[in-house]
Amino acid sequence: DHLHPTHPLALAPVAAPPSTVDGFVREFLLNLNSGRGVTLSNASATDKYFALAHTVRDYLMARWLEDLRRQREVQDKGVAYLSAEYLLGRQLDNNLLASGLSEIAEEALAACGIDLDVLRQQEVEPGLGNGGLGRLAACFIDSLATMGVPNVGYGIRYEYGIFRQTFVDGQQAEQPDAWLSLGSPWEFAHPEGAQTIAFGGHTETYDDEGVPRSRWIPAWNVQAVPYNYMVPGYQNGRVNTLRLWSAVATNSFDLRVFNSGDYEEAVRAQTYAENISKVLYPEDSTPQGKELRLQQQYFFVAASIRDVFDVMLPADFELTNLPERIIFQLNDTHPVIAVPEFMRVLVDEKKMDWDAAWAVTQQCFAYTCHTLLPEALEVWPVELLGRLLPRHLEIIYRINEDFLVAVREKFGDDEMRIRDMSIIGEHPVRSVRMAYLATVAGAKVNGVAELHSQLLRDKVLPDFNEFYPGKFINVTNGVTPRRFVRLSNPSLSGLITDALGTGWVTDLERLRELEAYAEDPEFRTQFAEVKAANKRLLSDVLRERDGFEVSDGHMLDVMVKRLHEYKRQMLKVLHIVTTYEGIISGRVAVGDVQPRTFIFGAKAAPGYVMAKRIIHLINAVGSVVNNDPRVEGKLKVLFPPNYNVTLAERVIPAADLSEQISLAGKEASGTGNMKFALNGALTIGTDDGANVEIRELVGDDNFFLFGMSEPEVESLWAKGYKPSSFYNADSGLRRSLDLIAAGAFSGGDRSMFEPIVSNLLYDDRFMVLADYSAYIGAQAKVDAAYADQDAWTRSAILNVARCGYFSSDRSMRDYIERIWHTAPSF
Ligand code: B1N
Repeated sequence: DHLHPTHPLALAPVAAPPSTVDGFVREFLLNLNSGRGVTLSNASATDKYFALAHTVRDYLMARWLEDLRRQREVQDKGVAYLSAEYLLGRQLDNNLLASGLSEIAEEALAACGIDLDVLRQQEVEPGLGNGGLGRLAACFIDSLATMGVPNVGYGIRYEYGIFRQTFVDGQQAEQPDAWLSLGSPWEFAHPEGAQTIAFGGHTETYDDEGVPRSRWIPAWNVQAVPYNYMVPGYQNGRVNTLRLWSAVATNSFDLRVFNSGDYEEAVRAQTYAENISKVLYPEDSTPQGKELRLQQQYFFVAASIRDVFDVMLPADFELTNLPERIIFQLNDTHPVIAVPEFMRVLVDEKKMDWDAAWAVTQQCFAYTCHTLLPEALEVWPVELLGRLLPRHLEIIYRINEDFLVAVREKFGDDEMRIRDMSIIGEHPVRSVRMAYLATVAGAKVNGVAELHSQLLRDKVLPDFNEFYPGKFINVTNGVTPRRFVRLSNPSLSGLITDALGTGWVTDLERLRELEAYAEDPEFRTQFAEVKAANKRLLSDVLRERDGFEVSDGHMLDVMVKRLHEYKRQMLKVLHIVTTYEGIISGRVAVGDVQPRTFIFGAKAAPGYVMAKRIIHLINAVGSVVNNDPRVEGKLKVLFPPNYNVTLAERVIPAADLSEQISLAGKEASGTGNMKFALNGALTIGTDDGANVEIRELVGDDNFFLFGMSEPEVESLWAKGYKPSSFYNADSGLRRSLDLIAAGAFSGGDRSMFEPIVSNLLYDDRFMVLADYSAYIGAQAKVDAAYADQDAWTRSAILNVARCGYFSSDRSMRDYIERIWHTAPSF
């Protein structure tokens, strides 16, 4: 009666515990006892949080194991999403919601004398991303699980995620994010499934029974240990997998050094290997080109590709059929080294003929570009790449040679064009242009909003667009309504569900039905009450977290996103200073200004000096404004440090006004803009990124558009932009900049913010001064509109009703139809 491996009970997962309060209590106590080694009476909050998380896992486990088994059995086409970042946010609530256990858990814990909310606060969010790009990846895998599409998300298990931000005298200081210090209850380590990932060394050619071949003789290697995370779909019994790799030194790595007796060198070498997954690079949009970053990139994509070949595919799989089985989606250029790695595996290891391998590769990859900033397009010096990955450099050269032959065939011997299109750039040093490599290899290249995709075709990669007609497409970004409406805004969700039923959570276009409710005064009152309640919740959080007081009756004007000059936090600062100066000088009647609280959230890359200065200035302006009795009760500036997903979930539902004020043509899409609109904030924004589509959907009456359009920006540049002429022409701008320059926010110190002021006056790459007066004008319209609360609420409802398009479920459907050609399974 043994449970032989083929016994039905051994094949099938053990059933989940009963979905009842009693069943939950029992499982929870079991986890406290046998998982934590404590009883309820002496359990710490950490113990209880871990036991709760394990209990939720227990409910999801049977489905996960079953899905994994079926995926191996069915072998239908799956998406391997390759992303260096996943900005997941807290897992507990999401997983409770997905498994339909929220109420049961709350009751069960109450029966044990525990407040679920206290346990929620115990979770340290996994901040394994910088901003929009990483959060997008997290939204996408949520949607794929919810839609039942086979998918594995591959990435890096950074030991330290995005740094924790504090302010010291108003200036940003960074602390390491030791998110794993207590362990994570959500991960499943599989050290036995480690892959060996090699680096360095040299290549050689050899005779393989008459066929000349190349091979790579690497110099060193590390182990990539997979950690699996459940990605549960929303109440559909589906659980997909996120697989993050962690670097561990191999024995072989340091054995020789150990044997030579140099113990310290051996230990140092071990540290070197384990550095690979140590820390997330904190640059958003401006990667630094560091060797360790390339090591990270190769490390995780090589492990992921090996995983697909060794674990997902059966041993006898016919490789020419790969495009029917797998598509690798490249989340920006960060994983693009996967292309030569895939070719290396096919050609060197699987002994496939080059042309056949290249044909397969071109169908198995697709590339998403997330930027327009030239400095954000990754390039790797040939010297560095060749030293770290010599065989890959050879492969890239070969791809480029064949590509340029084809370019000559199509365009003739246009040497300028050949140089421009080459995957290898020559200046300032010979380098591999990763975006070009991705474009040549990818079946499709997509931008992330209509305007962005158009600019990619017309401005960034026009030669490639001409060479590859039909390759460039758009897929507008989206956000998951589970986390960013249902979980983060339960009051609004309740109101929507009362009106429409529950279906909207997985079919967000159904929000359209709210349009009619916008005309219902009763509904408007309820909607306004929801907003007010969310403001009180935010107020509680900010009091507890930062000691801030949020005044009742203020408009909440919110700008939360990474600090970057192109996003133009400085425009916001100038608006605050202008309003402040107007009131204290008596030029503006206090009564004409709507009471406002300005909320900022922003991290600056630690090496980005100008961004850090701007953070300092925001805090400095805040401390003057907040302590000036002349504007008391009128203006307030709050800058809670360490903006992250957890704080976003509190701030966004409370916001009245969403600031989306980048210079037109610079923000690829933005996704915060979508989250705000879906939570009933009105946008003040430029015609940039997905703002364009938001405005088209919500209508001009429900959106505060201002500023130059992208073509206007271009033509002003072409004419020769002189910021000082805007300074001279606008007295409000002059007074505001002069006030900053005079030291009004730096205790009379004129040098402190001088670099910001002179940068705006003499350089101003992002045309802050050119858009200043339009922005101030639009803010006056905001003030006027906010004075009519009922009309404002109606607009807010229409924003919610008309933004269902921005569900990441829709984005995923677009990827599926236009790029992946996959289907939901079981
Ligand atoms: O990707 C988001 C977009 O909504 C944003 O507009 C865009 O700025 C953002 C290097 C990036 N683009 N590039 C990055 C992040 C980290 C890094 O090391 C670049 N992030 C974006 C989602 O499409």
